[in-house]
Amino acid sequence: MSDNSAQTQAWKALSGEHHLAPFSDYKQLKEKGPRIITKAQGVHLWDSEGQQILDGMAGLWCVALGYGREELVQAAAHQMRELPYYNLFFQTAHPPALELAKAITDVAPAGMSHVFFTGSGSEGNDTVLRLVRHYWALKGKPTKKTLISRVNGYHGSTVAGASLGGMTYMHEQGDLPIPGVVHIPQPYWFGEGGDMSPDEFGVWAAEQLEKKILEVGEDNVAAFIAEPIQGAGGVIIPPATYWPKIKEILARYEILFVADEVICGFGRTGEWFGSDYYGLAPDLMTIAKGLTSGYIPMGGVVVRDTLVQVIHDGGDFNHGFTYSGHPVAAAVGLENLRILREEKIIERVRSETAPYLQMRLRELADHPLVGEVRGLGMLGAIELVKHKSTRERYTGQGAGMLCRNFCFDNGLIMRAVGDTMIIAPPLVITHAEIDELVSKARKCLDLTLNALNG
Ligand code: PXG
Repeated sequence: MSDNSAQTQAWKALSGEHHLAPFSDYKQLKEKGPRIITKAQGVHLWDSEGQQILDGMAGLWCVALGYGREELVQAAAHQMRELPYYNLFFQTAHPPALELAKAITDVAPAGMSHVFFTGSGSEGNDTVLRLVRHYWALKGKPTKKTLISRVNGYHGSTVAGASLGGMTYMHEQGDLPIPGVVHIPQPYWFGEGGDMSPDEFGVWAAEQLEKKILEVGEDNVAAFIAEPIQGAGGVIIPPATYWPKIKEILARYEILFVADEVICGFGRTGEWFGSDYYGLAPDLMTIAKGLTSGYIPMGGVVVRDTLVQVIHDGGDFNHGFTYSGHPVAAAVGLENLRILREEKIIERVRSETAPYLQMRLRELADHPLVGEVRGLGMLGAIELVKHKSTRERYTGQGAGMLCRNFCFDNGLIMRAVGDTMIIAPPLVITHAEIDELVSKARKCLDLTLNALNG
């Protein structure tokens, strides 16, 4: 056995003996052990056996600038020497958090000039839940407590995050959702549109919001929360009619709109925020991931000025985390935003690389296993089906998981959500790397089809 293999086996053993992994099938993990990722550069990862892998998921949707950006390392090192930790509680603050709050609001939609920092997207959505209920209480409307969210939306893994999310397999563990969170259907035409056209289905799905507001009672509804494009749910891009209809409904009722921008934020759609892409005017935005390119954990909530006025007058807000606005994370966030701006990375996504990625991805639509290819910006989804015309799936064979495993073995990370293959590469991916991604994806679709039919 080579040194590499011996070391890999030792790490795999540590996994079984000492580590409880997030979102993993423990039985399977114990049998096979995890793939050990040891280093990364640009859009590529290397595992402990020396295999080079194109990271089509930017980590978990977060490594916007790609791996190995020395400026982010330097920003962290400098801040660690200067002030490695202090908090923002009890009338103190520090420069990186204050400057980052300003830098975020400089690129946020108009009229949103304040940020509450958290350590993650989940903590961001816990903050949202408490903030919107606090807001309505201050406005003299304490009954407005219910949050409306969507089936198969993803809003994190804390108690509030998982409750707001619409993942039933998460709700089943831990008696969720908590009271005061209700769900409406998602705008997933390919999976659930039936005989409706995408446009008809988009209107229908949006109308479910109004139906739910009337059912719960406007006086009891605090907010509607949604991802502009559902990420973890399977890169679900709503039909063109969906957001306009939702906006129409929101305008009729006195409820807040929360855009969960944890995935869409900081350039993934080719705009700063998914809300910019769809012309949404959210009252609150949850942010994380791309804020620091994932180099260090950080999240937050950007809040509309009209809400801030009420909250400012309301005295104490009894909420916060030890690591809210952590100075090292904030310094990395500032440097990350500087690079996104100065290198015009989002402009390049919009005008060059996203159109190229989308064009190349759609070439896969001719593959016999592919029922639909959709995408927007640096997001893509490939639906695996048995019959193209009827959108019928393979049953029982785990086509998505098969394909995902072929990808891994052939040097590509492409995630499977059921039988939907998804990608979200780093925003800095080049044309040549997009070619590599698409040709590896095609090869793995071939391998999957052979395995399914063989
Ligand atoms: N909102 C959205 C829209 C997210 O995608 C969160 C909130 C929670 O963020 P934190 O930082 O608490 O994880 C997320 C996170 C997946 C996957 O399998 C997606 C996420 C996290 C882990 C796995 O696609 N998204």
